[in-house]
Amino acid sequence: MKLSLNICLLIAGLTLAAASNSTGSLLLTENATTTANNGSPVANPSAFATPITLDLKQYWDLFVGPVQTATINTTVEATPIPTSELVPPPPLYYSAFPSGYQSPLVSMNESWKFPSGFFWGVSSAAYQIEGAAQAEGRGPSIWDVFTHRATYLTVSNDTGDVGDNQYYLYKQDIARIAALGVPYYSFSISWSRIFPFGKGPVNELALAHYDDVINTCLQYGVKPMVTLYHWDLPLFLQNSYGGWLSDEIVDDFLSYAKVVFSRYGNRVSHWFTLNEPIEFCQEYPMPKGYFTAVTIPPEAQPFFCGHHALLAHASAYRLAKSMGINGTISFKNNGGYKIPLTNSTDDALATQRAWDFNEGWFANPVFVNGDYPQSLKDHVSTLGLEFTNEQKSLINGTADIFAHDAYTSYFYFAPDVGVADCLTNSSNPLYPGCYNSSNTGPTGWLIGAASDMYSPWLQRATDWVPAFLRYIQDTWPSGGIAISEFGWTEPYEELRTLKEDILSDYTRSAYFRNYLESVLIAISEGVNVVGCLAWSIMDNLEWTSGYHAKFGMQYVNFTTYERNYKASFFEYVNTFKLYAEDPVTPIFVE
Ligand code: GBH
Repeated sequence: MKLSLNICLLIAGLTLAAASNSTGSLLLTENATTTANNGSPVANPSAFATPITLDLKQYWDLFVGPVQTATINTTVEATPIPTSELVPPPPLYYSAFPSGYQSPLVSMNESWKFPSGFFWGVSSAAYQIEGAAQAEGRGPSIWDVFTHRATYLTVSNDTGDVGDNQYYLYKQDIARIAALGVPYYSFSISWSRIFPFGKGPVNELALAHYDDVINTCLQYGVKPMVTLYHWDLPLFLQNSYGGWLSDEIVDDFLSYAKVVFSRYGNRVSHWFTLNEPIEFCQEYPMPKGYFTAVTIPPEAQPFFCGHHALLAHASAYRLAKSMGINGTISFKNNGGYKIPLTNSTDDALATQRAWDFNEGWFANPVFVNGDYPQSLKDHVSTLGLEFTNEQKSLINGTADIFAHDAYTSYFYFAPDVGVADCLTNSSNPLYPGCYNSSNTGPTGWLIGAASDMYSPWLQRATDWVPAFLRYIQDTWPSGGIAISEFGWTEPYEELRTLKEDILSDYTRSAYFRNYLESVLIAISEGVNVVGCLAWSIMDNLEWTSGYHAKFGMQYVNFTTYERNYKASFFEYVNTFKLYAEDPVTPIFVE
């Protein structure tokens, strides 16, 4: 493989090692082809290269640098949750028409229900929550590089080095959700723990770790749901061939999936292959231009990434089925309802293009016909990205449910010059989508209440949820729709200093309450919604917003690592006590 000159020079400063360690050694570069023979001078200095072998620690040191460690660095046993922590916030006033189990402010609507079998729970992702960055043979991922080296990206240089330290505290974390009666926990596996270099030798310590996470869930009556890829690409795969930009990723993802499926098999009720390919492809590589080892122009990169993501997902789905895995398998799409800003034809056209270039990009191939929506197809075919008939049948039908991360909604409208003009001008900043969006409606009002300043993209637009769910059902027929993430940042939460203030997150409670009522309305109107997962089990690393944007239903004290339930967690659970046909069963282990 070829490496850029920069990297060769960097390596030259290192002590060379005859590395041979438990996770295997890697040949980082090969002799470049030189233009000279017979010992005559080489015309191109960048052709000089050194074959070099780096062990895992050296690889970390070269690309990431020093990594922080936590004071707690062995697995902690769970202790029973004191009943004093399980006292929900009192009603703010007593309803005049009490009926059934009462939650603050609202009486029960007897005609709504979450049908038996409806799954609900809380979610997280490995890099955002685990910490223990170098523990037990974990290899670096692209996110370790971003947070350590591209620090202009992240607020206050926050990293996932220690995070919530869930790598060691998972037993208590699972006990805490079980104590409230939460029946499902959705987390992701870190690919670079299982394969420190993304491929090659497998790290048994990591496999044993997730074994115990899964078994601990089951021991507490919590069903584990696993995402294989939540953005933390093993760095080596990025460095070797550009990660998702190369079709080499498909086989490497498949080998990783195979190890995970064989190891955890039917202990996992739901599998998600990829989290939000729209995000990790659209912003790809993030930060733009950081990884330069690829020659694909930046504006084309999202579509190469998406192409390979679809093939990787579909292959993993087929593999799981061939292995007899009986859990539900899907990928997590993401987005929100798209409302045309005006009733003009051009805004309608722009809105349709927005569906096509977002949800439809991945949903059409998987749920409709194995291929891109026509407007997107017109564009990607100019990049040489076309699925063969064989690939179309590989992709078509590879999700058991439609899993959607749906936080908010926006208005959509045509570019100033109109859709048609934009499409003929590739230097229009909105090209090739040629649609525009806003969280401000036609009368100048925001679509819903604002969340925290660290998530300006998020408003409480829950009234649009029933229409959105109906649209998904009608457009992309599936075995049912799951809201695989939804959640809220409480305004100014990070400025609060009193724990009581932090825990009294009533606008998050309102978000969950309103959202779930909208889901109940959709269900009562015949939309097949099969489950939902709140983001997030606790405050965590919100990517480039660091620890400032807080999505947790539990507060985390980042000095003591203590967790506390916020009011919204009780509200979330209450809604299922009120409306779920299946009982909510808190598990105490005293
Ligand atoms: C989810 O994405 C992620 O899966 C999860 O990891 C994350 O913690 C959670 O959302 C909360 O954000 O800053 O204006 O450029 C949800 C979709 C896509 C929403 C990127 C925020 C950034 C908008 N996200 N988007 S902006």
